[in-house]
Amino acid sequence: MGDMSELQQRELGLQGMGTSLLRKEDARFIRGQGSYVDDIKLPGMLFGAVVRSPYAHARIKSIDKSKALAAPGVVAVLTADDLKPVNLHWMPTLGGDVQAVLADKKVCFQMQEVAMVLGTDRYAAADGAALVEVDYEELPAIVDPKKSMTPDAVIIREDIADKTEVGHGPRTHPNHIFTWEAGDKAAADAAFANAEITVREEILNPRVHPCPLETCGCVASFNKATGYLTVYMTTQAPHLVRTVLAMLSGVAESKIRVVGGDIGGGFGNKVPVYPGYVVAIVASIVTGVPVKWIESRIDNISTTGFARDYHGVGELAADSQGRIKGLRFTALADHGAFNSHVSATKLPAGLFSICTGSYAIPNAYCRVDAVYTNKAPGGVAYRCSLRVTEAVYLIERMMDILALKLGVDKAEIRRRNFVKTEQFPYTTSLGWTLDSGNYEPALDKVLKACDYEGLRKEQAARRADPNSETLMGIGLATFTEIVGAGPTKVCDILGIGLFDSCEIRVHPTGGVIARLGTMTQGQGHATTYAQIIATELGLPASDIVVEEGDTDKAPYGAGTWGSRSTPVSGAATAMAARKIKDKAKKIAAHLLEVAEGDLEWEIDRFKVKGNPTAAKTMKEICMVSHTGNLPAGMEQGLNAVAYYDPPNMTYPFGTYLCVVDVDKFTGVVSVRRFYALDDCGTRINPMVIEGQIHGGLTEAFAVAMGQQIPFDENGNHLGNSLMDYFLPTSMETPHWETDHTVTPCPHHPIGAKGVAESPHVGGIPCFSNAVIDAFSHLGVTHMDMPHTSYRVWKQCHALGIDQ
Ligand code: MCN
Ligand code: CUM
Repeated sequence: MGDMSELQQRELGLQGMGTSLLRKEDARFIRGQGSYVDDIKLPGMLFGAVVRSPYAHARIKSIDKSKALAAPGVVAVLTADDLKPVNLHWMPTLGGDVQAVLADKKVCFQMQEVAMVLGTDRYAAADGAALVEVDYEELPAIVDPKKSMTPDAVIIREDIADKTEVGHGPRTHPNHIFTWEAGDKAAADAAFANAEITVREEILNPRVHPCPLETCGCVASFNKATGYLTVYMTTQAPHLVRTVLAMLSGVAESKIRVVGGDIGGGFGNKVPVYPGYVVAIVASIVTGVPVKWIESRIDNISTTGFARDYHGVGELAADSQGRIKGLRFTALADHGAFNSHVSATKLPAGLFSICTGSYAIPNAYCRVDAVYTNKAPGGVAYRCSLRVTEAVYLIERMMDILALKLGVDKAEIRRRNFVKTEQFPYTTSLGWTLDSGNYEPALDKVLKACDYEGLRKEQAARRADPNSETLMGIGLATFTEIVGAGPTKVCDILGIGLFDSCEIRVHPTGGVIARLGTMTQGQGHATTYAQIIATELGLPASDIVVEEGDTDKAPYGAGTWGSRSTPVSGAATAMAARKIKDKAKKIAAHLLEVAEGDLEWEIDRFKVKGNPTAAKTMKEICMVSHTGNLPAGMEQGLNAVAYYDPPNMTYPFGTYLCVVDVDKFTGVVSVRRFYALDDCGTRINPMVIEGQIHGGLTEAFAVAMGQQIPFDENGNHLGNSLMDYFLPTSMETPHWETDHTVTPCPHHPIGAKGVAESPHVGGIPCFSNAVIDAFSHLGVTHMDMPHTSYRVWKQCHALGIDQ
């Protein structure tokens, strides 16, 4: 026993994987000592203020800078004409399109960047921006994507009007971007033709915005003497941005340094390269002094990185027992005026083809048609895993609709169609190989924990009670995620494969520094990567420093988005640590004068098998590795770099259950219970996971219950400030109950899958399913999000139950 506790103590002392180690970064954050981009103040720095278009679609007839230039503190005014000599008035997007850096002859969305005024302080710049006079000739705007490709539709992108493709295959209309499909259409059609039952529903994922607390911004600093460009910026992908900047500016990539610093939330909003960054960089190159650009809240919600705007049609074909035989999902994707949504080159609709969900569906076909409209560009952001939210929303809504039509319970219909545990690895009819899963036990655990039977009985009683003032709804989602982009054979951006990397240096006394190509925005990477290394190397997490986001320091990586840090960089971290451990083992064998095969690893040391006293701790080996007492020919040091190209994505899954009560008279929806069971394989830090689930569920609640960016028919924003846009506070946010199962990822070095986006992806359909379930006995099959009180009341009113 004494021995056991000694081992346990050593293990606990490491605070490695599986421990709820408090976040190392919080000591700084809770003291207000974070360093965000707006905290950076460089000598002589100028401030950029952007002049934005009041119109959604208009020609620019002229721009008069004279009044602005005469204003106190204004140093310069840049327009597209000023960027032309350096050929930077247009830039390539991560979606294969080009985007105007500053509007060139016309504007294509409201709040588009038209000019940047440089001032000696922020006020001077803003006052100057108000004095720039732009003469516009308004054009008709297209706001509804369904009207985008009509024969008489006005052409939005005249710059590419005669291009037959923009990155992703043939175009059929000047406002068409691409059509992308997956699966076997003929087989799916045949399944529908022969089906005993079919269901169809139009399902919208409205335009929303991730709205991180910190808006986007940068400080660009070009040193004319050395030719070095340093950009401090809000980015989730520093290395990719560095490559884009090199391609754009002609500055050698070795002379560009991108620094992420602390990031106040990203949620996908900080992946793309925005015009504001580029103009600030050009301005610094031209003036030779640092230039800062920081978005206002309204700028952020109106112009950078919105999400979704997927107008879906879901169809399922099944037999009379509810076994699904066919799936056809299509979506009309509104990408706004420029296709700047982030996607892998071969996957313009992201990972939408995960839409078969957790179910074994023999025949499936999906298609996405993307079009231009006069709205801000972007389209893939917001805790989404790249269109997985849209896919999962469709399939989880359609499962409910099918259950309703057949009169089969919604839990039962899911169970009947699950990919069975023994079927993994399972290749779906849309081509993904789900590496592992264990769906039924997860469902059972949740149904039991929430007393599903009891809830159903209570609901039946409520429905039978003519005096009940409330409706009761039960939502379920049994989702499968796909995260970890990704295998370089499937995924690249601008030709760069989506591998990731980690460099580890071990110091003589056992301290460690690890550098990665990912970029934390609040996910706790400084803590969790340290825990992986602690377990792998037997050195305490407290002495392991993790550094991200500085391209001069970290090896190349594709950044943090699509919950890829754990699946890709977490694996690179383990692999780099294992290279070090392999070398340490050789040193241990040399010191103990035994063969490597005679050694075994125990928590923090190599022991000689069968001789309990002969051992070398990792700490001892760290010191020795810096001496001359090494095996013949071995170099000093314990350093390693690993580049990791995952063999497959990872497929976390979960079962969520939500209970709501709907007030028939006011439409107010109260969330009585939300129970979330997640399976992300091996759990590195249970507390961090819990935090991620809470955050993702809160954002799911926001999207399902209140968020939307509406426009009028002229393309005017109708809600781009926090007065209108719903950002739930602790007052509105429901109480979350969490649970888990563990199904390790078979191809990941530590068995971990990503988790950060699961609660968002699974949470949104669960909320919708609960709200709509409250009305299901009244013949309602679907209601579009967001389920605001007014919209829910309108449904009650239409049914005449609000009296
Ligand atoms: N983790 C773990 N065990 C696992 C899986 C994950 O302990 N099996 C931990 C990781 O070590 C990491 C965290 O959970 O500390 C999230 O890991 P992962 O799922 O790999 O996701 P990423 O780190 O790649 O984060 C990206 C993801 C995305 S794409 C969005 S959007 C989002 C999200 O993270 N944005 C966030 N969560 C966010 N959380 C905060 N606070 N701020 C954001 O901007
Ligand atoms: Cu899709 S939002 Mo996250 O992948 O940065």
